[in-house]
Amino acid sequence: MENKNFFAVDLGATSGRTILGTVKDGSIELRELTRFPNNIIEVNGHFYWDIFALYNEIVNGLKLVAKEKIEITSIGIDTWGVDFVCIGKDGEILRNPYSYRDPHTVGAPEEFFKKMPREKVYGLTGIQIMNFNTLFQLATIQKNNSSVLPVTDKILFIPDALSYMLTGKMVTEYTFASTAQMLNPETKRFDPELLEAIGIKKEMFNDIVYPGTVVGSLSKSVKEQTGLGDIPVVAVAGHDTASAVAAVPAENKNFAYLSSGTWSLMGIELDKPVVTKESYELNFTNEGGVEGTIRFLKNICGMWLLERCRKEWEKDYSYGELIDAALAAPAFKCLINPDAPCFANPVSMIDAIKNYCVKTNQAVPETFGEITRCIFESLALRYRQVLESLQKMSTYPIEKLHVIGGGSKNNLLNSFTSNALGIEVIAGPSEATAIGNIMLQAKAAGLVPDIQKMRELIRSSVEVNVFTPADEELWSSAYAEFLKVYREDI
Ligand code: LFR
Repeated sequence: MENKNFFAVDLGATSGRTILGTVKDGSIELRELTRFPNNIIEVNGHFYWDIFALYNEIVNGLKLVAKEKIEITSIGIDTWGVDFVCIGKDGEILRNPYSYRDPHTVGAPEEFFKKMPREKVYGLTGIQIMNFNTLFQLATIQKNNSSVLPVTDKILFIPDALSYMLTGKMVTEYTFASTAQMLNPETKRFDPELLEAIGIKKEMFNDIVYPGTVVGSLSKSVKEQTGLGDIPVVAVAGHDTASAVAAVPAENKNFAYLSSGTWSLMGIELDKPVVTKESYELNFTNEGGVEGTIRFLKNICGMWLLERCRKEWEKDYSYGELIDAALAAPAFKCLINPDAPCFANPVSMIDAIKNYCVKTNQAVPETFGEITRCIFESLALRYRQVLESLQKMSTYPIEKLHVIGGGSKNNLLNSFTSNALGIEVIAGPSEATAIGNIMLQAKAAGLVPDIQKMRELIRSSVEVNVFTPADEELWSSAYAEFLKVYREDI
């Protein structure tokens, strides 16, 4: 196999990175080139991303590559889901995009269901109802008489917008588009009835392309800024979770995955969408994966809870310090439903957690160790609840859980998860998203033929940690407690 370098851009909701991936001798090596914060900027009650700053960070990463005279084969971008940029007739970016954490869509689904029933929206898309889905964002800005929409010529999802800023070429990448709640999961096309219901013309989106498609080459401007030549930008699995799932180092299909970062995405990989009464009632999603796979999963609020607390604590505790303090704190002092709406974007996460405990008549966590333990234990128990639903709907036995992404480095949470679930947890790679991004570029460059071979190559390149369940009775009684205090309305 030839040796090739690939440049991956991986943007999460709190930070972003540019990474150099080298595929050589049947294995993959990564090197982080740059890391930068991705801040949500609040202006007059709206929450925005700074798309120009993100673009600039990509350019900075590319400048480093040029400075070090590294030859890269291509560039691929993946980001968090659902958000988008509006482009005017002249190709201008019309304003910085709203963040999915903007509260303007609170209550938006219910408003939309007056036009089209909830069951129908789910039936048409197979996507879990979440107020921030692109469908509801567009419905909301339309209802609020946005000054931007009437002059919008094209809508570009975040990775597509960044590819456009680098190349001047526009596409709509499939895995990301599937998170919008606007695609039919069978035909993989925008649903005309939904588009009509929100007053959006289908021409506002570009033709759907699948991961591995070349978007275009670096523009003259980017070439001048960086000193690089005609490097192609490849549409990878633009949705970060799709890239991560592509990199699960699984040997066979009897597994569930948990992509653990700001969000915890727990699910299984299927060949066909499952859109049933049960999946509707349990609000599971059918997002598009690579090579025609379906990511049948559920969003669980993940490290967001802890990340937000960390910003409030007087000291910037490291993960090591947090884990040690959690271990020293009493077990099962109090439990929360991580997905309760009060945790979506509170002014203070610490107060939100304490209030949840007050409202559910539990002891209130006081120290940072107690709060951290409460978050980890509650997440593990929520994972059990979601896994039970998956087990009911899965067409195959789920024998193990692959935890991937940054959160897979948290050994305390991994062992809690294995204990709560009663199955083996295989943790790693923590860099799954970047690896998935790079492997899709490697596939486009002809280095690997398909997802099986990709996963084989990943398995032989990364170290994983295995956790086996213990204290099962203790965790079962904690689960019974969790179900008692579990509330969806706080
Ligand atoms: C994870 C993720 C989830 C998506 C959420 C919001 O980073 O992409 O898959 O539901 O962010 O976009």
